[in-house]
Amino acid sequence: MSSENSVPLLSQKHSGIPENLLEKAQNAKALIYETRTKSSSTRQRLPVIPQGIERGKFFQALDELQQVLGNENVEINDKPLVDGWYMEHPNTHDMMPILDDEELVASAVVYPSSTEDVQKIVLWANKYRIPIFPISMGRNLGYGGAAPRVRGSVVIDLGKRMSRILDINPDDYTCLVEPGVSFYALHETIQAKGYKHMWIDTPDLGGGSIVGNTLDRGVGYTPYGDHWACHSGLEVVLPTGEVIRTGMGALPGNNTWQSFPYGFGPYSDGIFSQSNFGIVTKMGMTLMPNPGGYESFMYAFEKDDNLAALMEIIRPLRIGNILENVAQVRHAIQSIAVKGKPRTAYFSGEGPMPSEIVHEYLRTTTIGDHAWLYYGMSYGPEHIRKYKLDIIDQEFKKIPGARKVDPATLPKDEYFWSRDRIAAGIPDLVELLWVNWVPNGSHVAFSPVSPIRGTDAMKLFNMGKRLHDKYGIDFFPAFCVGLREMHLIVEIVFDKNDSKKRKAANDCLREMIEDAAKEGYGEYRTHLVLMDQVAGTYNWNDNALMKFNERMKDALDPNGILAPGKSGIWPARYRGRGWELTKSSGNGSEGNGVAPSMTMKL
Ligand code: EUG
Repeated sequence: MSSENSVPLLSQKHSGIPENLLEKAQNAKALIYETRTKSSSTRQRLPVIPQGIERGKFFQALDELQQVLGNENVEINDKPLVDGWYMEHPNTHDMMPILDDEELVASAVVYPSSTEDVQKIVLWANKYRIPIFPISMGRNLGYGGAAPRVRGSVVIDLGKRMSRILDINPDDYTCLVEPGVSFYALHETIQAKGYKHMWIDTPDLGGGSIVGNTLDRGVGYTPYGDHWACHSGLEVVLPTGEVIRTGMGALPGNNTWQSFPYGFGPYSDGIFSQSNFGIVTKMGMTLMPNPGGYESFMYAFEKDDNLAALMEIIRPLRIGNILENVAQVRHAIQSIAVKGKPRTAYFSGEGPMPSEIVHEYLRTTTIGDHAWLYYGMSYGPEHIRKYKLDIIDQEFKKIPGARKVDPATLPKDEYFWSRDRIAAGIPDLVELLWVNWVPNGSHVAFSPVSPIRGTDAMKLFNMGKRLHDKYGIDFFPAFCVGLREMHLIVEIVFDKNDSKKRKAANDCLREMIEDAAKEGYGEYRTHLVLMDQVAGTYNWNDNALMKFNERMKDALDPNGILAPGKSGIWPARYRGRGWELTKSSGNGSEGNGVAPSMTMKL
């Protein structure tokens, strides 16, 4: 798996790399393995049996499932846990664990080939009361990857055999995809068909599933950057085995499933996003028209607290669509880390890298010294772009010391050009480089939502900085600016082979979540290990929202088999038995058993 240089190609594997990114992938892989000291486990393991079923019965149930799906489509997880890397990631556990490696692990992985197969798996899980955990491709890195929340769950790897692009409509600018279609795959296919008039929207790394990323409400960097807002139509297998199509998909013979998201009656799609209420097997997505030209631009700002004035300038320009895309505002140390070298190349001390060293190094770079970089893109033909870029220039330069960096001065391997491709919907792999900041580099994100306002941005920045200093962690904040809010993304990069560093990351995250909530900030998305705590902050009116979610969970999934604990939603059989992971719970991910099965027969 980790053999030097080999990286699976998209032509060989649904999760592979496109040919034109192969060299980049090989280099990225080499860098990761150069700094890896964690030995690949060779520990023979017994499969973890989920609570609530007796061992013999569990293997009998797996035998039965093998009869249904074929032996090769049911894999028992009794092998050593191999972490691999981004392009060769495991589907059995979290390759970037914050807790012990053996906490969030699957007992088995199954590979359906169709919606009907998914139904069969769901009925099987109900029959034996076995927890199942669907993944699209398992690349939700920073948020748990492929791992299930409940130890010993059977992971349903949807993507491996359900990776078809079912439709691309070049007239309506829409597509319909299965869970195993990556951003790379959709982009390649659109290019191969010669559809130059259509763009996709991609996150920083293009290897993820379009369905998975969208359901977790991920972001991209074109004007279509809010993926959930841009989807249209779902096909969903419910936890009791029925299949529904949402929106216009409910009307047989319709031809508007991908162009009108709402259909008639209650809009159900929302309950299948970040939830454990159903398994999405198809999703429609809208595509962006090629704007007929584009131009990336970048501004550098000198001081940390220039952030306050910058946000006040950004807000009206963003709402007014002069700033057209989800931009990133990135902090100094990231400009260094994204070059892919370990932090020891710049600083060999313990604790956070001192700011003087950061700035001393930045002064020697092509871009020059800065506290913040704004990466944005302007779309359309040149005269349209000029109108917008002139306004932006005039506004941004109101900040003392602000300067526009001329792209013509930047070499072609400068990170700027990766942002340029991504903001034009061309998937890339460069963002991976900063995991090499520390050996066995792993990351986990703190992702609060904030108004686009100077006071809020500074409050979150100062809070994050204070807590990173407290726990001795380098601070990597980046703001992704949406239309009326922004997500602050703070990536904690840690050595997963060092239990003290894992603990520091965990403690820092929990304290940031708590402090942010006191000030009225909540996370838009989070890691499996933090879901109970984050869900607990959305507690207005005596936890009314969680009570509502629990009622839906119990109604839709009476046996509590589908992704128990996802987003902090525990089925009745698990509640009150200590399954929650919180600041005071300790770091065991399991509770004390599950209630005997409900009476529900399907
Ligand atoms: C990013 C990362 C995220 C996210 C949004 C944006 C970009 C990082 C890991 O999570 O949720 C540079």
